[in-house]
Amino acid sequence: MYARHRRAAVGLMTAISLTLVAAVGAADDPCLLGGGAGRIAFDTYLGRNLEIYVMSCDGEDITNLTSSPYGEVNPAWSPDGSRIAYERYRGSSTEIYVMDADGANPRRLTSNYRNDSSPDWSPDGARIVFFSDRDGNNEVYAMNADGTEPVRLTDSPGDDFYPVWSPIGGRIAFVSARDGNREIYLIDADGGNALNLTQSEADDWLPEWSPDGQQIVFASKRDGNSEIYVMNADGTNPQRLTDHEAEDYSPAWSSSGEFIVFASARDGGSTLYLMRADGTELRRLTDPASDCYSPDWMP
Ligand SMILES: [Ca+2]
Ligand SMILES: [Ca+2]
Ligand SMILES: [Ca+2]
Ligand SMILES: [Ca+2]
Repeated sequence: MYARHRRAAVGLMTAISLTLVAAVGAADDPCLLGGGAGRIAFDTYLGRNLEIYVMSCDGEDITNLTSSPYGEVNPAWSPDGSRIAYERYRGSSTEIYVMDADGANPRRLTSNYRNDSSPDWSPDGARIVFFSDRDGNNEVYAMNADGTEPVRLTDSPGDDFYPVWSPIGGRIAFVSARDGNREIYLIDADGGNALNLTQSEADDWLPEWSPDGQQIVFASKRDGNSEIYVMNADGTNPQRLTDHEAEDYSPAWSSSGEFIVFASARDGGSTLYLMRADGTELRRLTDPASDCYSPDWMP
């Protein structure tokens, strides 16, 4: 949905041949340093429709977890790495699902003919935050990890979407267009104390927390086209990490905090890249012939 999949890919569905461009020395191997067994979940058009895959963070060992006639997108690892929450297209709307980390046992958590999108987990794995237009326009909701007890956390006339739960608890970051353009906000887990972290005239969105909860990485068009930025969790000290005329978006941290994986249109489609958390040592992970989106690093 939205920009994560705006380049609905067509074109050659090549065989799975994702390649690592930069040579990586053993001491520098992100699979050794990045944590979470170096596994990255993402979604891609390698087959007839969008499916969720996992790969090693060197771009190898690619496995399809969903193999369904539906489109599945926006994977989010549970904090203990045992499950993946995601979103499935059902006709013209979407639902939130959870499956085991090997793709087994998919369970549907929402059931309505509106969109339920972009799930993320509370740090104890008990709750899932997501956004939905079930009450009119997009709002942020949370529910138990089995789908029960959904609660609406926002109530604004603008879009409120892409929520992500702080790994140290308490606060939820999300994107809101309530003030005209997209900004990143924080709210408490009960929806209170909304705080705008960005005050740029351009769109700021797609936030993800650092594993220690001290920083937020996000995408912004404040310098002309979409780039990846990092800021402190209180909104101070924003730093740009990418500098490329193409769109860069959907950043996510490695579980060790050392790396950031993101998607970029710099090869024409949507390709996943890896860089250090300071923006250095950029390397391409996936084949530009296969559009890939929404990376999430296993905890
Ligand atoms: Ca739905
Ligand atoms: Ca709203
Ligand atoms: Ca803005
Ligand atoms: Ca860019």
